[in-house]
Amino acid sequence: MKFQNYIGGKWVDGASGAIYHSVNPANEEIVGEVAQAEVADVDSAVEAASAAFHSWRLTPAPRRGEILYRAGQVLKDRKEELAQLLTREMGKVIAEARGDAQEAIDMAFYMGGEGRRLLGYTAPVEMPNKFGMAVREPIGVCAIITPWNFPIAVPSWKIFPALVAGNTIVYKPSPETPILGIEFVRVFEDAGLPPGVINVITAPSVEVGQALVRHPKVRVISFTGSTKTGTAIAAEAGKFGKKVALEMGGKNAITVLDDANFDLAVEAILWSAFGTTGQRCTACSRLIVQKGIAPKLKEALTERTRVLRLGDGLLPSTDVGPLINRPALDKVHKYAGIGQAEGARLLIGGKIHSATGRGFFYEPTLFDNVTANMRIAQEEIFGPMLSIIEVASLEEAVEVNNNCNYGLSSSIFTENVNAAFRAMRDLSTGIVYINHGTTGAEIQFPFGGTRGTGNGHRDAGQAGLEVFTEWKSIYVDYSGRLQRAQIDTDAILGNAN
Ligand code: UN1
Repeated sequence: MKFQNYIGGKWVDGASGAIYHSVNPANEEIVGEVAQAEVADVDSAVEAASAAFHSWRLTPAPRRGEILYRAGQVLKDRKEELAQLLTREMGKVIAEARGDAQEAIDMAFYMGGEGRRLLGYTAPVEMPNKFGMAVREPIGVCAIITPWNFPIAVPSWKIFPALVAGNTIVYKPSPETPILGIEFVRVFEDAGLPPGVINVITAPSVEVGQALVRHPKVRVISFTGSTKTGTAIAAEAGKFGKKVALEMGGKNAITVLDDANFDLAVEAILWSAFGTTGQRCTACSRLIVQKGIAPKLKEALTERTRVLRLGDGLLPSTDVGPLINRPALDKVHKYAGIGQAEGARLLIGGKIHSATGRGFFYEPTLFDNVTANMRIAQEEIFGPMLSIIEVASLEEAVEVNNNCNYGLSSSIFTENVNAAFRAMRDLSTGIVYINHGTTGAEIQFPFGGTRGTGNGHRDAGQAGLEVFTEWKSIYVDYSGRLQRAQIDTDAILGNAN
């Protein structure tokens, strides 16, 4: 089956007619043929989005919200179908694929409600017979560039707020999951979104992404993906003064103190480290453990890791699915070598799993004796590999947690309320969990991170609207005379001195 780009409300091939294949990472079978966009298609898509902006901006926001509600309903109706496709195209186990789709449903209804909010504010003004207010305005054409690891959830965090605020979109999904990108956009078509308001182009080539970022009519770029690509986008967009929101890497840690609920911590660590095969931005890749509980915890984790079953995510017996592609497999394996060369001790895993001879499977891996500055404790690996670092105290745990280039998510397990509040205050990441692993953010709160993880913006929640709106301050003077702010204040009040 062939999947096309969507430009100006029409399903079209790329300008050159070229196609490429989307591949199932569990068995290397072709999921579908995809039309490959060229730079010329970027122009057409941006022009279509630009042409649609005028009337979409003027469509009352409650009406825009209603279309989002309809999109939410279409997503609900197609949840199972999309989840099955998601597992086939990206590899995560089916229960998690359903969660990915559910996150978009949640976001559709949350942002649909913004159609009747999009709150601005009024404030008193310093002159009589004058009124002041600040309102949110749409910005224009937004480029949405998203990764393959959450092919429905992450685009939904960006597309729904952009649309409800009155912007139009050119969406470029990851070349690893183009079909999910296309099927997500079909939801908007079926929900009745006017032509041109959302456009999708799919392409594996870097030039297409670059052309999109550079296009003079693109005013906002919202990107989730690698640090390398994100910083390159920011550098390029910065030359043109474009607004850029970046969500990049993570190196998230769970801290377990001696007084933790042991069984809960074990479950949460396994889920955070090996769920989605470690391919979440929020995945736990460092375990910071207090010395007293460390031996017992390592033993339990090793035993539990040993029995995890790798396989196709569509099979109910599978605990851990494949990595996305061969380069990802090679990268994770390279880090197994780096860890050993650095002097860390392999407790389990460290091998490519090739039982079926097909697909990109890696054995869930635990490294012990890791020190905070080793590469395996500092660099994003994006796979099922957990580095265990022992510490003496909460203070040392916080220091290790924060001494990292990334700052997305962190977590602590403790039954001590004072320790928990200290951690909430001192863990310097964008997301902090108490007695829960590092994954599982909900859409009504800001999502993003400090340091190298981002550039100060957040997806989701009310914060998500900031990326896609600009503030307009409006002053209405109904006094009928010239009232000069900051100058005539005293005179007008009749008490000039
Ligand atoms: C991501 O990995 O980019 O908090 C998104 C979580 C999910 C979203 C992760 N709700 O783990």
